[in-house]
Amino acid sequence: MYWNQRYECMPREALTQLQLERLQATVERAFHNVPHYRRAMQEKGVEPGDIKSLGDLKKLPFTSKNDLRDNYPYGMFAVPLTEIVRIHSSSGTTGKPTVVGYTRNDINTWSELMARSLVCGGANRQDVIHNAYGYGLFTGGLGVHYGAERIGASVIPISGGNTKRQIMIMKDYGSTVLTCTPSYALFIAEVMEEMGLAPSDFKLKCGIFGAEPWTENMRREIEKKLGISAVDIYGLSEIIGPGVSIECQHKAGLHVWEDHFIPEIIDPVTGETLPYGTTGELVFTSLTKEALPMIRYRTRDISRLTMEPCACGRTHVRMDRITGRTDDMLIIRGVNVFPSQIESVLLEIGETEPHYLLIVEREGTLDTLTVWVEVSDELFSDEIRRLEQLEAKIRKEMESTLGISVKVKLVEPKTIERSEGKAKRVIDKRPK
Ligand code: DLL
Repeated sequence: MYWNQRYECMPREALTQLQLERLQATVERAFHNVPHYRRAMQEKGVEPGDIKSLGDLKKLPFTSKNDLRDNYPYGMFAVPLTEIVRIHSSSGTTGKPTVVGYTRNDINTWSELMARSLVCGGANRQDVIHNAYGYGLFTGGLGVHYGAERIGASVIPISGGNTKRQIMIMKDYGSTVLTCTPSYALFIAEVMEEMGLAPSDFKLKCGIFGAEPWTENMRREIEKKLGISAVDIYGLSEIIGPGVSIECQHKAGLHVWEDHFIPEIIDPVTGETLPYGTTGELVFTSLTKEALPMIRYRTRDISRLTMEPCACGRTHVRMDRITGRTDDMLIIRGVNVFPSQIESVLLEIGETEPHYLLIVEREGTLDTLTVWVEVSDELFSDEIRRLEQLEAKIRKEMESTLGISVKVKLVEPKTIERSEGKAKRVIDKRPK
C-alpha cells in the first residue's frame, strides 16, 4: 500500500534530478535569508552557484545543534515570523531547547509525509489511530495527528499518561493502531496484563513506534505482549519531526523520504562523507522546508544507509535502525559502550523483565557500570540461589559482549521508573 506511489517509487534518475533542483533552491534561499548560512558558506568559500551536482553537497558546511542554540530562538528562520504558523521545540537534556518553526506549506508537507509514513507503516483510512505520543511542543503528538487526519483515519488524540484510562479507551473505542514511544508501549502492555486483559480483548493490529532507540529484541517483546506488528518510525524536530523515515511491512530498514531530505553518513570525528553500507553519523539536508531550511544537519544518531532495492517497491534509500547516538556512548574505563548493546543482551537472555537502568559511577579513579534489571515477582520470591545464578549469567554475557566487567543488580518489579514518553536509561553520576 502506498500513499503517493509516484514519489515513493520514483525511478532513481528522476529522483536525483528532483533532489538537485530542490537542493539548489534550498541553498539559494538559505544563503540569502539566513545570516548564519551566509557566514558559514562564506567561511568555507562556497556560493550557491557552486552546487552543480548532488556530489557538491560535500562542499557545504555542516550545521549543528550549537548553531541552532547560538541563534536561539528564531535566528535560523528563513522567513519572517508573520509567515510562521506553528512553533515546536525539542526538549534537549542540556542547555536551551531548540526552537523550530513551520510555514503553512511546511505543515502541509509534514502532514503529507506523515500520511505517507503511516500508510507505509501499515495504517489506512479504516483505522482508529490511538495516538499516545505527547501533544505539545514535542513534535510526536501533532505530527502523527495531522498525518492520521490526512489519510482519513479516525484519530484519538489521547497524548501520553493516565495509562489505565488509555487502555479502557483503546478497548472501548476499538483502536486498531497504537502510536507512542516503544518504552511506553511496553508499559501499556504491562498495565494491560495487570488489569487482567489480553491482546484478544482489543482490536489492535499494529504499532508505529519511535522517538527513542529500541532494539530488534524489544520489537519482538512488544509484538508478543500486545499481539501486534510493530514498525519503527524516525525523525527529529530540526528536520521536520516524525516522518523523516519509517519501516514498511518488510521491516528491513527505514525508508528515508528522499524527495524531501538527503541523508548522508559521515565519520563523526573527521566529518568525512562515508560510502553507503558504512556505519557512522547521520546527516540530513532538507529539500523543501521553507521556515527552517537545514543544510547538512548533524543528528549525532548512528546508522547506516543502503541502496539495495526493497521488496515493497519503494525506491528511496533505507537507513538501519538507530543503534545509538554519538553522545550517548558511554566511555567506561576506555571502552565504548552503547545502551542498546545492553538492552540486546538482556532481552536475548529473556529471563528478566524488559526494564533496565544503567548507573555509571566513579570509585576512586575507576569507572563502574551497574546494570539494574527487573525480574518477575515469581523469580524474586524464589530461592536466592536462582537469583544469584541469573545475576552471574547476565554478568558473564555482558562482559563477553561489552568487553568490560559490570555489576548486575536484580530488582523487584516496578523499581525502575516507567516512562510515558522518551525513556531515560542512563544515570551518569561521574563528576564532570
Ligand atoms: O523524537 C520526533 C519523533 C516523534 C520521531 C515521534 C518518531 C516518533 P526530537 O524530540 O527532536 O524528535 O528527538 C529526535 O530522537 O535525533 C534520535 O536521537 C531520537 N529518535 C527519534 N526517532 C527514533 C527512532 C522526535 N525511531 C531524536 N529510533 C533523534 C531511535 C530515535 N532514535
